[in-house]
Amino acid sequence: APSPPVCPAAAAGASLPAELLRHHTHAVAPEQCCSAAVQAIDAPLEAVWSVVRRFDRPHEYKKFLKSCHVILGDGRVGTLREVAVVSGLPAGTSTERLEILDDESHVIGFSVVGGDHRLRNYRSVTTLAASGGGGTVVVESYVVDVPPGNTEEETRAFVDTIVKCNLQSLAQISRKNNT
Ligand code: A9S
Repeated sequence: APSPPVCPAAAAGASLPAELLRHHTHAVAPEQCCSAAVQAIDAPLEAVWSVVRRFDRPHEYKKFLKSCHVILGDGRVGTLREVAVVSGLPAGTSTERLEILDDESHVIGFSVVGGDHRLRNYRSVTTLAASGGGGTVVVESYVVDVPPGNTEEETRAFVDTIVKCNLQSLAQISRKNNT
């Protein structure tokens, strides 16, 4: 049988421990695409994690979001949030479910379950690992449906841009919180 599809995340995070790498190994259906981004951050893991783990506060570092309301749950797996998007993007809101939150392994992941935007079935996983020298390496991977009328490459370019912006903003805020 063919082996399951593996994201470029596997390559991007080649130096990750197997326990983290497995979270970036997504099943990818024919009309879907996936990718990953890596960000080195000059701040301790716990400083980065304290920002990333707040499922109720994604807008603290995701600059394309202006607000977030928890609509169900208490921050554990299954919690639902609705985020509002800043103006200028082809989206208004997104409804998202917390899929994994592991404070020991430093893994958080969510899936998009609704909203008025074009990223159907978006799922992402973010992992943190301490790097030598007291810094942190963040790996974020995702899988998403390719919207009708778009190519896989277009979809990846769009989402990669957002994810990279988010990770750069995360780096900035984590450094600031640490000083
Ligand atoms: O929020 C994330 O972690 C990642 C992404 C790619 C979010 C994308 C987005 O929130 C917009 C920024 C509004 C763009 C969604 C769900 C759809 C978009 O079109």
